[in-house]
Amino acid sequence: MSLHSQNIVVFGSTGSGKSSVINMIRRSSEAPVSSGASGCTFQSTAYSTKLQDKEYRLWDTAGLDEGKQGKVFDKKAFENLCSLVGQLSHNNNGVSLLMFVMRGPRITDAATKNYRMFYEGFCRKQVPIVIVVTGLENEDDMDQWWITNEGVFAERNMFFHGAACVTAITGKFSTRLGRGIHADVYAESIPKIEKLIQNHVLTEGWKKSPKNWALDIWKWVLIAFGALVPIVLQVLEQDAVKAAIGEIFDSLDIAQS
Ligand SMILES: Nc1nc2c(ncn2[C@@H]2O[C@H](COP(=O)(O)OP(=O)(O)OP(=O)(O)O)[C@@H](O)[C@H]2O)c(=O)[nH]1
Ligand SMILES: [Mg+2]
Repeated sequence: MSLHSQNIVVFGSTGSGKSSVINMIRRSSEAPVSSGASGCTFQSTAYSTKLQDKEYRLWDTAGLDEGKQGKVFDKKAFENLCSLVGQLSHNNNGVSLLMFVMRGPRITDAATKNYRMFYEGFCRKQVPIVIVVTGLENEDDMDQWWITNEGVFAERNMFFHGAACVTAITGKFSTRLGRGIHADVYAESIPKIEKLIQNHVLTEGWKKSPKNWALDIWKWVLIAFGALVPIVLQVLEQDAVKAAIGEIFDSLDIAQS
């Protein structure tokens, strides 16, 4: 993988279609796609791709949802994401684009929290952010979905530099058609996502710099996952968690900031 690749961080709630979108950009099935209710991607994994001679690394990340019990913030996934931003800032080209993947047609609270954590918390609005809405195979006109719904995102203070309305599955194979039932809208969707990347990616990636970045991030956990404040504060008081925060600092190599 080239050190000159631009880094695109693909994020969104569990099961929104992140790995499927990465596979469609790469015309591959390498990124594991989940079929059950539980999340499939936990560690951040890089997949390289080339668009018009430019090399990109697509980072498949874990969704920052509330835990399986519904109330426990997924600390491990959060730590992995902190490490990723640290790693991209110190040994890499920084972050060039945030790609937010959301499953249409309903906007969930988990989607809003993920947006807030990544765009405002991790990257301080310094990295362009685009949205890919999956699951629109039953719409008469996929692009109309964004025209109708952009305002609903704005009401939630969610703004994007660009949007693509897509179908990220080819669907059940039809013997009559000789292809998957959604293969046509799937094929239409690929260039929309490629265009989003080409139009919005930063040549010079953003790198985290403030010394207190990791501590600041905890503030964003509290803001984004506000309902969990008492639980998070209680957890923060525990010695084991203090030690874990120390580990995050170490893994981020704060001394170099
Ligand atoms: N109907 C429909 N299903 C989709 C679409 N995109 C993805 N899926 C399905 O949604 C499920 C989850 O897709 P993934 O690509 O694994 O989602 P993910 O965001 O990577 O999930 P995690 O890694 O578990 O967070 C799979 O069963 C996909 O086949 C879409 O556009 N339409
Ligand atoms: Mg995945």
